[in-house]
Amino acid sequence: MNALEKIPSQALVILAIFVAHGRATETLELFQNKAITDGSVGYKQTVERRCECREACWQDANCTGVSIAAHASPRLHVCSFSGQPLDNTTAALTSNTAANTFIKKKKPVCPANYTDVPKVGCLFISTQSLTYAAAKTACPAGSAGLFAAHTVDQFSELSLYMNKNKATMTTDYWIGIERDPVTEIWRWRHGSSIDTTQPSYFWGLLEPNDGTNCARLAYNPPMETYYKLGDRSCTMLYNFICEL
Ligand SMILES: [Ca+2]
Repeated sequence: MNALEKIPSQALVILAIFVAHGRATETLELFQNKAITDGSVGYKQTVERRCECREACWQDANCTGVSIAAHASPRLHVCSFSGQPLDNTTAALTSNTAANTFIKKKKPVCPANYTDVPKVGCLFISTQSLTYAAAKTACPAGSAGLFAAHTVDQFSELSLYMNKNKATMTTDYWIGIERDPVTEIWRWRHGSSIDTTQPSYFWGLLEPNDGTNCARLAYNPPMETYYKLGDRSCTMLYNFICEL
């Protein structure tokens, strides 16, 4: 008996689905309250479980996207599959509060030395410690600069990724945020500001509390603080994170 024969068939199905969703080069992106326009729908199928729509599209190499909507009969759902290019989703999707759409997209391939951080993008995570000023100029050629969050979600996703990889990220990281020495407002590299009200999605407990103009993602096991912002002297030597 080989190893596979010992595994119940049900377990194999689950394993197969897991492997399929772990495909390295593609992903299904959700568009809530959107439907694929009628002209782009190839065929429809009625199913009992909504996940069957998504799974069928995932398994069919020709499927580019699927809308899922309620059927007139209770407990049934309608999958509307498309085989047309849906990259320009503004033209291919229409507002529909009764439907959700999944579009199959190629995952971005990150350049060498960059890490694909889910829902954040390609990031360069340094293994070298520098002052904040030096870190700002040390991002690889082609980088936009030190990582700057555009949303709370993006910041949280980076923090989550680092927490998952805590065993190999036992240090602090400069990112692209600094305090204006005159106004004392904290701004991301791209110009948006964040406040310092606690509790905060961005700042660690009691931070900022050093009165300095630089902040890093802090790795601080004694305080049980992992990868939230803490202000610190700009001359400290920390690793750093750059974005494309
Ligand atoms: Ca501090």
